[in-house]
Amino acid sequence: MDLQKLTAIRPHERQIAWQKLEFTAFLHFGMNTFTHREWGTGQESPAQYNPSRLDTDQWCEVMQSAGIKACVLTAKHHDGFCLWDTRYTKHSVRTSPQPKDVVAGLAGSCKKYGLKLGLYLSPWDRHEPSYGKGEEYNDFFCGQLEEVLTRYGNLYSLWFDGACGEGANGKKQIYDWDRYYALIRRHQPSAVIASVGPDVRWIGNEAGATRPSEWSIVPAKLQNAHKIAGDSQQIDGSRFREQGVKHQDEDLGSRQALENEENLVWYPAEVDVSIRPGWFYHPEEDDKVKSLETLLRFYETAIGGNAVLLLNIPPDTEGRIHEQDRRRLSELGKRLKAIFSRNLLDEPGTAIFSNGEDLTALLKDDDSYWKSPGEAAEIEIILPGPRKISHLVLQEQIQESQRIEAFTIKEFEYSGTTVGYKKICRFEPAETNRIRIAIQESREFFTLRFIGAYLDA
Ligand code: FUL
Repeated sequence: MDLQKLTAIRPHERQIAWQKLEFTAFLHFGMNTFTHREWGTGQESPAQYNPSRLDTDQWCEVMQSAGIKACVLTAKHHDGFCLWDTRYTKHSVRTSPQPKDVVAGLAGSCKKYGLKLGLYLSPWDRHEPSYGKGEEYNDFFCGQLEEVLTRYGNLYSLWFDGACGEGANGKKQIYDWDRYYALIRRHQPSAVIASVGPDVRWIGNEAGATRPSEWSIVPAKLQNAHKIAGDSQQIDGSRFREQGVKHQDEDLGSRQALENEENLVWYPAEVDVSIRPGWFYHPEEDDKVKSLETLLRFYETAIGGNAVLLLNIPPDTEGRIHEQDRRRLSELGKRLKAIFSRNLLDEPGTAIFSNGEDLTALLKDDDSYWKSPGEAAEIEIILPGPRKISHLVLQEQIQESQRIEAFTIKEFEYSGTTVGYKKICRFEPAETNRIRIAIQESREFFTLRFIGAYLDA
């Protein structure tokens, strides 16, 4: 196996910036919020869209309380209704009882609260008459895309959905993806293009499941996997939303999986999952907001599993985040702070060594990292005294590629595989005065930029 071929694959600046956001939110809001559907028909009337107390500042306050750093709003879902003041169709907020441009409102709120903004624009459009007419629709879609790319300041992500429920007898539309992507690169070169896009890979399910070994170096063919409208998700329902990572898709990046792959790319994973059963707000789901423990597990397994978490929080019919979700997210923020704001290794008297070399300063400084001399190495952490620990966090310097393939933490009888941008190892809290991390396999050598130890009291 030519390991240099694998480790030559490195992330782009925009992918690094995106990965560092770690915890992000999806905001599914629009016509479906008012018709209580998941997929609209496109036949709705703008008169049905009527949020009584729309408040995008409140959305941002709620996100901030949870520690969320960015959000992606459904500017247009499959029903074609637009949340911004577009000149390409009358099917938008402008002709509704509440004509406020929601994208503009949210862009302003995000700026105020220091959050990044991304937009979801569904290529599948059940309202637009030109849909299915080839270039005519692509012109329409590019026109809309250009509006959102040029009016609302810097966007961090453009999120394209692969769903298209037209079926065998429905309208056939060939999307001009290359044209869409070129437009985005021209106007927003630092934004990632996600899901049906070249920069960010859909994890493959909507249940919050992450692979045990999540690689960011994968076959290039995966970038095209969801591009064909007729091959994509055909119906939406709880079965689709609850299905986990499919078995045949479990290994995307091991040495064996890449053995015969000619073209490889840096294509990191994003986990999109909803805080409620549905993507949109439905009043009958007010008592089905996911538990604090479930959300904490999503956080640990997604962000701590070399992925970005895109947690969906659907604003309600008032145009606010419902009290149930608001409370849960504030609890989550408090819990995350209680665990992760106190790195036990920051305590004076702590030392980190590998084979006699003192790594303490290297791993504490945000800009530096350690390069192992060979493919395996043991790291020993000496604590100032016995300390109770429940979480250990490891980070590779992904600018040097992703390399770690197998490791163990002796004191906690923990064994893991990939690390990548971040690995959160969680175990039964136990007391110890030293921690030995053995990296047993890596691709030529490995890097470590950070180690942290925490207690979930
Ligand atoms: C799916 C869509 O069909 C859902 O409505 C939702 O937007 C989800 C994020 O992607 O494919």
